[in-house]
Amino acid sequence: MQTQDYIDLEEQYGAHNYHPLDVVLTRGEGVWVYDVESNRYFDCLSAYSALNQGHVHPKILAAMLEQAGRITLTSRAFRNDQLGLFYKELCELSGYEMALPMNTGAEAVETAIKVARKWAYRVKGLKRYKAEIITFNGNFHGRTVTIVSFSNEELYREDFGPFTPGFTRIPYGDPQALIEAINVNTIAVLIEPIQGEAGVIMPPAGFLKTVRDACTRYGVLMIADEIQTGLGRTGKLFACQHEGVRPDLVILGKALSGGFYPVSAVLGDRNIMGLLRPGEHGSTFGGNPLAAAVARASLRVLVEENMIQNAAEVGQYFIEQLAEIPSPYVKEVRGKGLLIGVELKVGAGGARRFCKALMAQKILAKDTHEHVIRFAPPLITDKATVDWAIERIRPVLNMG
Ligand code: IF1
Repeated sequence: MQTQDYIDLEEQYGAHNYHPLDVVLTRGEGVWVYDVESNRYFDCLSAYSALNQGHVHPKILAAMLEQAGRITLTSRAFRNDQLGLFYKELCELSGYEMALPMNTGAEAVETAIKVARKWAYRVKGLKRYKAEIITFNGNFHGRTVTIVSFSNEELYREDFGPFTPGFTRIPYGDPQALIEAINVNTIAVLIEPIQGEAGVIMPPAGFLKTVRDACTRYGVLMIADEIQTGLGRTGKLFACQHEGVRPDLVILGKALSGGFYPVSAVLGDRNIMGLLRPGEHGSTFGGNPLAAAVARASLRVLVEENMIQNAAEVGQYFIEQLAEIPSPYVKEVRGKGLLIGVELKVGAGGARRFCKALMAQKILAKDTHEHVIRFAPPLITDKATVDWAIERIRPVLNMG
């Protein structure tokens, strides 16, 4: 079978809820992926930051194989010998007292919403079902009906109502709007420290700190969705740490498994996370021993192999090198660590044609929101690979 045959199969039998670039990948190793015609590409998407540790990291693979040969699923009806160690290591690394494991990012976001609501009714003393959560324009937190209820991207929600009440939305990065939005029913602010899907949008300096201070002052929970920004992506373990901010709840997913398996989690302290009682929340696969073993190895290599520091250094270098490329099309290069957006001018013809041209140059990157090319390679990327990429990005940013 060749490239077109695989594409035809997907088109015929699969729901068309994606519009992928026409490359059919069959193997990955580190920062590189290979298609079915043996072309090699530099992966500058990392599965939307799920592959911070690179493709098929040998130590995560070993942990997965070892665990898969022993026991994969117990359900939470019974205990397993991996989950406790996963909790301990995740809590010690993150500095939170408790964790709750789920599978996908969206499930962890839903979990955080449930925990926050429970806290509001049981601790804050709010009258039942009055709870309101503040979210931001341009947010992306997943695809469930509740989560798309507070999206302002019509494509993600227009045909999918009725929607879940209890959310408001304000401009991202606007401290005045935040203060005005907080009222007696406000229980939480749900924020991405950098908006990935919206096009690598960074709030103005100090905004996360403003959110933290406002939440503290008004007795509101700060919930950070670090699913995309967390686990080293921006050059710190959590992007909120760039401003010295500690949210009340942190949501993780994606790279928590190094791309091997869906693993997500909510982190928080005992006064909030400790409120859940048996039966109130759960998941068949959440916290299973295979997930826990894979996540433990994913966290271990992230730290032991210095990937977070590397993301800071190589990310800064990548941003500098991109910014130095003269181009009639580029409006702005921005980002933190290895979460980088190149915003094109409106007349550039859209980011997708640039991503196609990058693919021809053996670089896989993804357009987001029409005018932004996202570069987010694995955190193990070295400067030599950035140099290699820059030589190929340069002609693309100057094409006719
Ligand atoms: C898709 C985007 C990225 C996320 C944040 C929660 C989730 C995500 C901050 C949900 C997921 C994904 C999912 C994927 C594409 C992707 C994406 F372009 F859509 F926005 F990364 F930028 N919070 N992001 O970024 O996690 O339930 O998917 O595990 O939906 O097509 P999930």
